[in-house]
Amino acid sequence: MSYRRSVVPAVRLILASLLLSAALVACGADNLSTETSVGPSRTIEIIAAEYTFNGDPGVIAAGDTIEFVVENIGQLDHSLEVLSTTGSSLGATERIPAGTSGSVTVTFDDAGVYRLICDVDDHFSRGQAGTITVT
Ligand SMILES: [Cu+2]
Repeated sequence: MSYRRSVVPAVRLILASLLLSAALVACGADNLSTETSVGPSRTIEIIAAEYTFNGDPGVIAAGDTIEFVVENIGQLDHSLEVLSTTGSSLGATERIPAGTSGSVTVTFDDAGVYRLICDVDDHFSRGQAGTITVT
């Protein structure tokens, strides 16, 4: 009876530490692959002002990872946020002060129409938005 009581907690402890090790290995492998294999395949320059985005995205294929470099030539702060085909955020620049630049890197997994918006104040409702079609 006393033998059985002492063995069971020990087995549980070993199982718990094995699970923890597996979790740590999984995290490590994930971080490694993110750092080594993902990088922007291309840079697209976007000019932001009141209340517009200008730039030529060219052809983007599903699976492409794009770095958007946004130059703010306006008088107000701006930003650039990329929305998926279903409207969820895929990434955004920091708020970009007038006269400076910011960047955001996004992977376009699926073909479809993605939106670019400025999420500063009411800029989106003032029409600061655009679309990108991924083929
Ligand atoms: Cu703006």
